[in-house]
Amino acid sequence: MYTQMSDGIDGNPNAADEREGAFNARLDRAVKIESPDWMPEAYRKTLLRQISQHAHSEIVGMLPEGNWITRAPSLQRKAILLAKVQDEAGHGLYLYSAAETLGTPRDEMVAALHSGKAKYSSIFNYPTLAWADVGAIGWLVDGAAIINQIPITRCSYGPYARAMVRICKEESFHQRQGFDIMWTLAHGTPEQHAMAQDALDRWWWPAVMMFGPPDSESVHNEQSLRWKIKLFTNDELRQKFVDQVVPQSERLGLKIPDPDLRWNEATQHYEIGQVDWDEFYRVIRGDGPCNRERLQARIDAWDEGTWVRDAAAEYARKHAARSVA
Ligand code: BYC
Repeated sequence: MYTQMSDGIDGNPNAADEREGAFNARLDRAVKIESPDWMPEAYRKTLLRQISQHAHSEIVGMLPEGNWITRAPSLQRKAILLAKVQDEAGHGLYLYSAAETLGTPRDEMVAALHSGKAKYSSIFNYPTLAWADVGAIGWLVDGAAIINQIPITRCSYGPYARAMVRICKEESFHQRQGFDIMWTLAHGTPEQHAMAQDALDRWWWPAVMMFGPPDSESVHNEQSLRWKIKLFTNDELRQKFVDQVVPQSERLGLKIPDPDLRWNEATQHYEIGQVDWDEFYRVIRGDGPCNRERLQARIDAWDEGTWVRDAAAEYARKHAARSVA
């Protein structure tokens, strides 16, 4: 409807202001912006950056856990892990589709990932050294993802918000399966308990960093909040995560690896110690423990899949030609 309105004001010297005003009024009324609607170019670019990075994270995120599919400790654990990793592939596909509605083809987004221009979540540049890491990822990483992503179901861009609804439901299953693995190990033999604690020790700080830099250093917080692409700041979401996970770790009988962690009675929140932000920036600049390995795995998968894409395109071409005939 708004597209028609903007068409009707062509030639009006105030058209740009009117379009911007109408766009902002829609945001204020919480009316979703859809792909044919007029939007500021910077809004489109910010969305494309965030959604494509989110899609890349889902796809790269299959690698650390995929590493354990052949070594899961039982048939049931293997079936659950397979389903979870396949869900992540699905999330990537919904998100690439949502990003494509902004006018950029998927191939371009993938090329940006492979060239190192586009980012993906820092968390997936850490190795999965033991089976307990699969539990820690589900519990902490999917747990963090839910906290970050539930607000996105209410973001201003319709295709992104809708994609996120199903993703959040699936993430909730992922989080529960991770917690279940941690619960089993934490209540198992002393060796299993130690394995769960070791996984928590290694994944805790990277999970805390997943929410992005502190608000004081966030480049996009302010504008993305104004555009309702983000509904909470990085630090607000990080705080929700800490408040949720600390009591869960107590239930598991595991210790958060932070000597400065404390409950603040006045604020009714947990306070954490100093985050190593140098490590975070090193990882997002490409110098984490597994950055090169992860990117190479994606490039190899893309190259090895060329024949599948060619075959699918050829089938589509033949099918279309037959339909026309
Ligand atoms: N990792 O201004 P800021 C999953 C970058 S997958 C890497 O605060 P923004 C799962 C940021 O891009 C879930 N880079 O940025 C899958 C920016 O750099 P550029 C992934 C990060 O965008 C498989 C710069 O730092 N979730 O759950 O306003 C298995 C300044 O930051 C990170 C999403 O993608 C990071 N952690 O806020 C299991 C959620 N943090 O782009 C699980 C959607 C920041 O200017 N994304 N940077 O070069 C978001 O909510 C936001 O993009 C962020 C960052 C909160 C992550």
